[in-house]
Amino acid sequence: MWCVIGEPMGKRKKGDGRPHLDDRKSLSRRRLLTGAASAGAALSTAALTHSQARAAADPAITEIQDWNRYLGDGVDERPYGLPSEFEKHVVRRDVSWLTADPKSSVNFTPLHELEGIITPNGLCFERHHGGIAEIDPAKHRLMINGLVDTPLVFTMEDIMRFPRHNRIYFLECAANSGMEWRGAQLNGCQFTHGMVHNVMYTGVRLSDVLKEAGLQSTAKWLLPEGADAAAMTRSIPLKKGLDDCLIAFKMNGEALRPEQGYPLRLVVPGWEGNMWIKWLRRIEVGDEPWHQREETSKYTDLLANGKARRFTWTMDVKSVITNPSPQAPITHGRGQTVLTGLAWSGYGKIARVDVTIDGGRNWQRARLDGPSFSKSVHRFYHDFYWDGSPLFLQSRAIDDAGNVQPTKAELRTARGQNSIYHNNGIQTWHVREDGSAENVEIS
Ligand SMILES: Nc1nc2c(c(=O)[nH]1)N[C@H]1C(S)=C(S)[C@@H](COP(=O)(O)O)O[C@H]1N2
Ligand SMILES: [Mo]
Repeated sequence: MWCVIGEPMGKRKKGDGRPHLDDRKSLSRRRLLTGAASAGAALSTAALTHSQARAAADPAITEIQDWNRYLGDGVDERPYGLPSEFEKHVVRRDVSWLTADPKSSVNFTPLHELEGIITPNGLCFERHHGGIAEIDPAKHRLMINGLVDTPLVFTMEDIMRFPRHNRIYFLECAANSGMEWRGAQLNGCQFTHGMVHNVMYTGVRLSDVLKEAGLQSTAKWLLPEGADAAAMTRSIPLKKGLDDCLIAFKMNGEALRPEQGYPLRLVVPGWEGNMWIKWLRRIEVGDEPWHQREETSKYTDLLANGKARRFTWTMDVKSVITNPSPQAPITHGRGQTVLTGLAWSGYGKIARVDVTIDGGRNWQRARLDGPSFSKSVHRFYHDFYWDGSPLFLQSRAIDDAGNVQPTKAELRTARGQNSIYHNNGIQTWHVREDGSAENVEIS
């Protein structure tokens, strides 16, 4: 921060060697002339804009605050830490009209309040069909049966003795953005895109556990089953199970949360969330899928011609701008502005994200920042000077397999209007002159 106490920036004389308010004009003019802002120019503009906001005498600096005056809580007060009370608004939210009952429903990750690539455990969206199972791990078992040489039952302790692996993956519900198929619906990326989370799992390889039981030569499919009241099951091709699936017991270093399947969940990297069975208690090995026994209609994409896309397991390349967005308007007025968002693909890493602030007339390459892992979310930024005029913000992700995120019009041409699942279309936020933002579609 350039601001010096008792010497607000605006009053400083020009030519004292430090950035001056008047420099802002020449900076932005220079930027216009060269057509591109260097990182340095963008940074100085940011500092100047911030200082301008603090030019008036500020009681936050001149007055002693309570937290500076009194002793705080001791180390015996917070055995399990919680966020600051000033962050109370940062919570998962549900949409009451979406489902008949909250026990078979979904809530959404507050993407617009988060940074980096890791979702904090308490903010990971929840999707369950029979409420949260509260399982005593001492009484939890994992059974492997079906086309195996030796059916086995594992305790938690047994599972912990397999070699462990740490991997960061996104989980996205196939229904994420599903309400947006027919047009802009929900006002906030939490609701349009919040059925995704990204954590580091610690677990053991599913292949190691299956090998212990011994796979028979006819084995082709897996039927993992949950111990919740819904006893949810999904058919998964054995090939995927042997490729990169994990049986996880930790997320972000600590035990899975009950909401996320404590004490065991299946991790199916890059594939739709419904296959990631929580409260995992049994895996049956078979030679054909059990789809007939499942509610396949729920996970089928109905096309305009009445036909359906089925078994669309991999989650397509997708991105969303999280800030600015309807729940995160621009409140600082015109000036240097941080645009950020998330991109992910079930096919691999994100190679590139393009961003437009004028509804697609000009696209610029966003800056990817933070660690980049296959089948994990990636964080992107586009730092720009907002002149106060209305904006139409969009992001377009491209993965390292060459898949390009489609526009919503392209998606509808390919798949019609009847789908719910696998909507990876480009999202538009309209930012008004007052900085507020809304969910819109432009053609
Ligand atoms: N046992 C069980 N596993 C389940 C479900 C469930 O209802 N029961 N829901 C599935 C669906 S549809 C999704 S999208 C993910 C959601 O995982 P999350 O609650 O960790 O976000 O879990 C999947 N695994
Ligand atoms: Mo889901």
